[in-house]
Parts: sequence; structure tokens; C-alpha cells
Amino acid sequence: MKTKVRDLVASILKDEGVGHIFGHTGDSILAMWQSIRHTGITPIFNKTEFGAAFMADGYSRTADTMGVIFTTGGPGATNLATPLGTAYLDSIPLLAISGSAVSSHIGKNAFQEGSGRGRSIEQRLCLKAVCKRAMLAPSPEAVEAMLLDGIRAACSGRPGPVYLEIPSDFWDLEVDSEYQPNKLYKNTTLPEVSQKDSSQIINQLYVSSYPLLMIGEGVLDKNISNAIMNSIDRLGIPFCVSPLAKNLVNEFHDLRLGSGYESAAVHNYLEKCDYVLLLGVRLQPDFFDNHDLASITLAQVDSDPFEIGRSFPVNLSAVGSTSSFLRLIPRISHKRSIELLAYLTRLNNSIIEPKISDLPGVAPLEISQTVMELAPETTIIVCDTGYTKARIVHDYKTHLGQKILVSDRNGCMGYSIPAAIGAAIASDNLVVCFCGDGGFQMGLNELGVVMNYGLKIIFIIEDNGGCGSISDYNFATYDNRYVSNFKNPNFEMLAKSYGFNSSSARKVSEFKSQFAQALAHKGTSLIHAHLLSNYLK
Ligand SMILES: Cc1ncc(C[n+]2csc(CCOP(=O)(O)OP(=O)(O)O)c2C)c(N)n1
Ligand SMILES: [Mg+2]
Repeated sequence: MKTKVRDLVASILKDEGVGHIFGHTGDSILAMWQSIRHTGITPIFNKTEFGAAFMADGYSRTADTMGVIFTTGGPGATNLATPLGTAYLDSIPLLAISGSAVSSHIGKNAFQEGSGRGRSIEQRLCLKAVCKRAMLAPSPEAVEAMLLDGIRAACSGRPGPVYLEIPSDFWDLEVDSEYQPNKLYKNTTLPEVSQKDSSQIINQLYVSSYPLLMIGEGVLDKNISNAIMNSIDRLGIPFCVSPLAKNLVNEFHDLRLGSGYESAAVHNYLEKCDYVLLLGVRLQPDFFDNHDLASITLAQVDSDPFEIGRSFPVNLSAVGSTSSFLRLIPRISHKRSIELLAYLTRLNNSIIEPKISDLPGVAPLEISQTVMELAPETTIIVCDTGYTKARIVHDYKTHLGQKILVSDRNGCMGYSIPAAIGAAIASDNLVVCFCGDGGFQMGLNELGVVMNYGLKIIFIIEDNGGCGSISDYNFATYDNRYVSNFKNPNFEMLAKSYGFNSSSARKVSEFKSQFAQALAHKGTSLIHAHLLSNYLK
């Protein structure tokens, strides 16, 4: 059947179940936006391409589906580099489609040419470094296969972003296509672990006295939370999680140790620990620096064989999905010693609880604790980087099924606002977005999208008068803060200009009542929290 390239692309995306497409406009992508008009896919028009891609990322993490972005070539395409890199590091499936100069102009100094010939930027190469695949369609006939291959690459195995560039004269050309929807071409089945390797890991676990289960972002299995929690119960094993794996567990469980990999409780436990089981874990290379690895048996299960033993030599390993491994754990409950449970409780209780104060200024912990207390259990938490991220990944406990969205491996400022908007588009659950005053100003371009699409989000700005985390480091290292502190705009007025409710809190009591009001308000709210003065050193 003869069909225009752009209509073929639109119908493939529709058949893939794409519900929303994020992006910006421009000459070379305009045709594509026209073709999705009658497909039922909702276009989301962003303020920047990097906002669009972060938004698609937040959408993908929330809906557990591929996020799609359309951009024009030239600056539209190169603006994708940071968010696609962020998605690459956190294994988020995204598909970015960009137009480019017409094919007959390529190599002849065309405006926004993306070929790399002459003095032009090779867009595909620029994005190749941050994607699983980056492709340039050489002919209209090649588009169908490249698109299907791109979707396959984005969603299969360890997911990630894919970039496809199409010269803009191809859009309206007709090609012969026998395309039929075929969901089978994507391989989302993860490999199974071997029974022999797994039995060794499980047997060793049974004979250990102080075992620890560490769960990381390399656990790629869908709907695995219940199986993980059941296994924890059966094994009676203390567990801790990486920031991204917070989405997989119930952190209110009494076998939860500390508040994430890096917490003091975990490192204290490692003093006695004789066995660590790593499930999909990507540890920092210095993680065991202060521990005696000779006295710990390290066992690793990962569906990616290249991750086995990457950061540390391991004693036991199994390659395959977490689900296939958990299925091999015997159904009988394994009683843990009273000493182990008592030790765990002691370590967890030694975590200092925040003092709820009524001094001028709000303590950051008071903010997250108030949200934990008042927000529904299904609330999607999105956070930016800096102190805010460090605190949320440690101190915000997730309920089973609750989502926390964070740029983990790239630690990217400016992520949270667009990602929160993507989450609000993907889900009916409440979205609460925590930002530092620096991170907020890196992402605020996209606030117009909240207004344009009538969304409800609660934004919380934690104002410490600058890039606090870097400022403290700056001070400790060079005895000054001159590149890290700044004056802030009137955030309340800014929020009002977008039609949001806005307020400013200088005490925890004020923050509490403002957050309650924000929960009750139908639209978006922004709370500008002034942090305690000792955070403003
Ligand atoms: C895009 C980007 N640029 C710079 C950095 C380096 N960086 C990490 S945290 C931070 C400061 C963040 O300031 P703010 O959002 O106010 O949070 P705070 O540290 O004050 O809590 C900076 C500059 C980064 N992570 N990402
Ligand atoms: Mg700050």
C-alpha cells in the first residue's frame, strides 16, 4: 500500500499505544505534528526541547511506557542531549524523532544541516553518545524499518533512549509499505537465571548470620514489587535500596535497613555483615572502601552479564531476571535469629529524628515529613538534585507501588519540573515536586505547560539562597561562596502569573497549613519554603 512517510510513522506510533507526544515545533518537524492530528495521540507542546524530553522521561517512568519526543533539527535536536543522557543513565525508554535539512541540500551548507559535512553539526553523532541507538534515515523507504528497530532498541533488554533523524523532504514522499502491527518484534522477556547458580546463592544465604539484600535499578522486571516483598518476608533478610529501586519496595517494612545504600545504618551493618546479595545493583566504586571485603560473601544477580563483577569481584553470581531468581527461593519461611532483628532495630533507631522546630525558617526534614504525613500514599514524588535529592532519597519512605522520580545517575538540575509535568499527564495521582531554588530556576521554562493543560501539581521550592550543596563544598574547599549564592526572584508572583495558588512559609506550622490548602486546591500550587537560617551559611 502506498502511504506518506509521515502518516506511516504516525500509524506505527499509534499502534505502539503511544498516548502523548512531547516536543517543540520548527520547519523540519511540522509535517509530523500534522500527521498525528487524527490519530488520537495527544500532542504536548513544550517550551523547550530539553523540557520536552525530561517530560517524556517523567511520563515514561510513571506510565511504564515509552516516551516519545518530536523536535526540529539543528538546535532542536542538540537540545536533547542532556535529557537523553539522563534517560540513558537511568535506563528509561524514549524515542526522539527529529527532522533535518532536505536531503538534496545535505553537504551544501544548508541552514541547520545536521550531517557533519562542511561546517555543520553532526546531530546523530552528538546524540549517539547519549542514546542506545542514533540513526539517520538514508531514504524514505528506510524509515519504517529504522523506526521499528528504534522502538525495539528503546524497549528491549535494558531500556534507553533512541534517536531517529529524518530529512524533511521525506515526510511527504510516498512509500510502499506492507506494515502490519506486530507486538512480537520487541523482546521484553528477560533471560532466566540458571538453577545451579541460584541454588548456590540461596544456600550460602541460609548459612549466613548477618545477611543483607541490596536492591538496585538494574531490576528490570515489570510488576515485581510483590514478589520482592514476599521473598524478603520468607528469607527474613534486612534490605536496602538504591534511589531508583525505592519504586520497588515497601519502605515501611520492619526489615528495611537505614535509608538507602549510602546511609550510616547500612555502613554500620556492614561491620558485622557476612553476606551481601546484590540484585540489579550498580554500586559506586568506593562503596566498600571502609569495609573488609574478605569477611563478606558477595553474591550478584543481574540480567545484564556485563554488570557481574563490574565494580567489585563477586564470589557467587547468576545472570538472569530477578523474577526468575526469586521463583527459586524455597516457599518455606526462614527464621532469622533474635540477635539479628535486635541489631537491625538498634541501627535503625540510631537514625536521628528531626527536631520539629518553630524557629523562623523551615528545616528541610520538616518539609518532607509533612508531605509524608499529609499526602496520599499514591502520591508521585518528583525531586530535583542538590540537598533536596539527597534528603528525599534517604528520608522519604515509599509505600508499595508509590513512585519517586529522580535523575539518579546523571543528577541533573532542572529535571524535576518537566518530569513532574510528565507524571501529571501520565497519571491521575497527585504529583508533588520538590526543588531547590537553583533547580527550580533551571526547569521553570515548562511551567507554561502546567497552565496550558490545566494540570494539578504541588511545587515546593526549598530556598536556601543559592546552590547550597555546591556552596557548602565551595566554602569547605576554597573558603568562599562567590559562584554559588544568589538572590532569588519573587517566586510567589511568578507562580501567580501562571495562575497558580502560591504562598510562602517561614515556619513549619505555616508550611503545614499551606500544604493542606494545596492538597484541597483543584489546581496547581507553589509553596516557597524559606529554609532555616543555618542552611543559609
Ligand atoms: C545541569 C546541572 N548543572 C550543574 C550541576 C551541579 N550541581 C549539583 S547540585 C547543584 C546546586 C543545586 O542548587 P539547588 O537546586 O538550589 O539545591 P541545593 O543544593 O541548594 O539544595 C549544582 C549546581 C548539576 N548537577 N546539574
Ligand atoms: Mg538552593
